[in-house]
Amino acid sequence: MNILFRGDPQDVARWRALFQTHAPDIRFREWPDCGDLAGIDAIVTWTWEPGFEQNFPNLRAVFSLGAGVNQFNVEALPPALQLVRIIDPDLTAQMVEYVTFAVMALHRDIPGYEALRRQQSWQPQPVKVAQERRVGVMGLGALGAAAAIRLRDLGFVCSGWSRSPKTIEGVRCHAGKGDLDAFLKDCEILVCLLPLTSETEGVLNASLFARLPRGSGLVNAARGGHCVEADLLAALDSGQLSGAVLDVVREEPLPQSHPFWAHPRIILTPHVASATRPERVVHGIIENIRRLARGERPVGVVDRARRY
Ligand code: NDP
Ligand code: OXD
Repeated sequence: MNILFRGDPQDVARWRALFQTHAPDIRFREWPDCGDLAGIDAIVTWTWEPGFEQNFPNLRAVFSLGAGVNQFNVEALPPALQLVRIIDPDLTAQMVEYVTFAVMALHRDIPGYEALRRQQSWQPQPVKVAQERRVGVMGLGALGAAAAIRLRDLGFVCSGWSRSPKTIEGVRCHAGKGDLDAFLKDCEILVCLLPLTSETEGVLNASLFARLPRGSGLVNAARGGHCVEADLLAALDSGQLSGAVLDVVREEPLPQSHPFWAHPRIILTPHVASATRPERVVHGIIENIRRLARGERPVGVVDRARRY
């Protein structure tokens, strides 16, 4: 197999060394000095500009360096080309940790205490324990289901929402648009782990916030495009939402003038909830390349109709 790696120039040497160590049989080529383009079977990349695939007449698969694939123009890719995303225990473990931190921060109203601290004000508020807190996870896929299970195990009253029906012991599962209201009314803390598609773009908007219990918290660890940022600010300022933990925003890095930087009720992190760590994910990517070589289906092939 000939694979082309196209990524951050700072990372190329690291990936090259990993492939040389763990898969010396796979020929690792680097963009742009990659030789005969017709010889490339697969590309490993975070993203590319539309039409890039047309340079490679025998290309069979694209391995995304992320779990999400909205950075590709999925609709425009040739139907026979397999787009494969990362599903990896390391990514899942990191996301579960992040969601735990974020839910705990909102559960114990850390944004509220931080605002009070800035005013040097010592004001204890009534405490709730996890068993008294209802948390809902939007998206029950590789990351969302694992997060919901951890939240359940921590004692939260946990529910989830997905496109198709799911069964997760101890998690009340809702599915489809028709069940969204029933899901939202029970979310004192809402966690978004949906993929970004035309159906989920802007889903975190004023209408959705209005259907949450007053004073709910929001965690967005999925994509900035899920959130209508002006609606989030309005919901925080009106008290409909009491706080938000955001790992993702529409424009990354966040512009210096953006109101999220200084908002007292927002905890912000720079898209670090779950990072693709080459040393950890390389094994799954190599195994997927081997599957492709054997004529088997790689793990994590994106369903082109659903776009995730
Ligand atoms: P999956 O594809 O495994 O899961 C997606 C879930 O969302 C599924 O349960 C799916 O339902 C549900 N879903 C999709 N569309 C809809 C819809 N229209 N209505 C209701 N439910 C829907 O994705 P992952 O769990 O692996 O990842 C989720 C996202 O997390 C990624 O797409 C990425 O954007 C983001 N991410 C963020 C990172 C960060 O560092 N901030 C790191 C990694 C990922 P069903 O099960 O029925 O198909
Ligand atoms: C991903 C991400 O999708 O890092 O993997 O956001």
